Amino acid sequence: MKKSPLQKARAAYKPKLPVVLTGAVKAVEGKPTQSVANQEEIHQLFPNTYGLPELKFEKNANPTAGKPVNVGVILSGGQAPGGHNVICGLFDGIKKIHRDSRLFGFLMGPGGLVDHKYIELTSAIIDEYRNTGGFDIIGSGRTKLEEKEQFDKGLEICKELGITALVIIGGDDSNTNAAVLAEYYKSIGAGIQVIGCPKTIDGDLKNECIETSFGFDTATKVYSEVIGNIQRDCNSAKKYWHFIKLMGRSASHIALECALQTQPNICIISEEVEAKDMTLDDVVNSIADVVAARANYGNNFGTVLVPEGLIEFIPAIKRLIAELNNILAENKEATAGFDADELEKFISSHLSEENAATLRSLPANVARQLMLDRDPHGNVQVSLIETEKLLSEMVGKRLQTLAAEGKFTGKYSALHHFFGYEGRCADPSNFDADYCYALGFNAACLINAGVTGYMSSIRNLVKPSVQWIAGGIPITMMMNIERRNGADKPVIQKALVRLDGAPFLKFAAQRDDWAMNTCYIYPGPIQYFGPTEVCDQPSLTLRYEHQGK
Ligand code: FBP
Repeated sequence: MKKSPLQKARAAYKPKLPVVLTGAVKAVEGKPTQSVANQEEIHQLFPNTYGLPELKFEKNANPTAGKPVNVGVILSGGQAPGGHNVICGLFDGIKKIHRDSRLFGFLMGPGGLVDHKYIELTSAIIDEYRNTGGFDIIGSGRTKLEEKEQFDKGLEICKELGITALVIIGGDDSNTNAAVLAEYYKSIGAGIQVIGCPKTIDGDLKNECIETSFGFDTATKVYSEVIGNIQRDCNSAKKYWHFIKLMGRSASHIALECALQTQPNICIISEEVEAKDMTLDDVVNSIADVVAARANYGNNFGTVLVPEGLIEFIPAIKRLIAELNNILAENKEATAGFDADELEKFISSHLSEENAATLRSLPANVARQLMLDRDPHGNVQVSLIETEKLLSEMVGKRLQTLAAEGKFTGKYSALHHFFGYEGRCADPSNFDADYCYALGFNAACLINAGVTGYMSSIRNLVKPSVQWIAGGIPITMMMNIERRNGADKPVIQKALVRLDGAPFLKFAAQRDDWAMNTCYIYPGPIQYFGPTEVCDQPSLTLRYEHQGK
């Protein structure tokens, strides 16, 4: 593979491990755990893996010699910077247990386990991918692992390859699957451990014990660089309003982090829209008011950050989507052979009056996407909905009304951007390179400790990486029951933006100033070599959340 000079220099980077993982470790048990909600139901569904204790690794003065272990690894869901380093850390970790240990990578996501598609990851392959972005080492996919037949097919290939542990690198849905798989394999005495690793640029897989998911740091730095560049262009020409949609299927963590880094004129936070019970018109009017107010000072330009998941958080649309999901789930067989038009007609005739009215109020293409497009987990594919265009068009119409009333005398010209895929495969920042390597290495330690149904946990992340704390968190601890695809399911609870949390409060305290005055910050590109304050700072979200702790 031909490499750029930066790639070559980056390949030589040695991720810093928490000091505790640099020697032999022992797992120290904490207190037994409980799920975050629905304790009885979750306990019943996971009788073998519920209530396990948290684990923390400490130095082991009397280590015993390890045995070779064969491990399978799966990358699941959307790409996130640092995935390759998780695999590299895992590889180095199992080789440290015993040099004859072997790592098998299942291809193109969980489907590779079921379909027996894999490669052995040798040191020659691993060395090609150290500190690189992307998931191309083995590919990723969104196949949902939930059927007993899939688990049994997976078991077949594990037996064939002598695999006794699987590491699933994924977001909330994929780690939910990891918990279900761990429970099943334990219940039948399959002798296969399952360990999860917290991945997603969306930043919504986090809690007291998992401080952040990997990839969020790098992706938000990439988006912030480009938003900063746009803001400088915007402030130079002073003639466009830029509507910038940012990925993050559900929570607005990415938009909030980018706002903190770049200080745009407007940033919508979906969780606030929901809490204030705002309608789409309310959101539009709030943007139009800022456009009009800035125009009064001759500033016919600005930036608006729009979180990808906004549409699902507008209460009326949320109710509509919930009913659509139920109709689709309850009529799966009846609608199996339908084409898009037939399905649309069927759905419309089954909707309640209130939700049908909401559907009619939306532009036809958005309505169609809400009705028809679902990913394998039943999620609306919000990244396909052009919310940034929808909002800017509606703002334009609102400004015409304001102009007719003599309340807007400026000019309005809008441009649109969507940043998501641009950041998901960037070379990991030093933070993500270190964090991911540690997560993978730590997963090997959890395997060596003989546990299953745990997520690899690295904490104390605002401190230098050598001081990070390593351990494992039972996945069932993060679960609750939610309605998915028309049925109640045990799932990992998504972490949404907390309106009483430090990152949002910092933003809310400054946004009026940012709206009227032009306070743009231009963060510039990620730096890998140089002073620590330039190269090694974690996200502002993480820093604010842990300030004073
Ligand atoms: P994960 O939750 O699997 O990490 O994926 C997150 C994400 O990047 C979202 O931000 C986005 O909505 C979605 O993936 C896009 O999915 P796809 O890659 O299938 O287009």
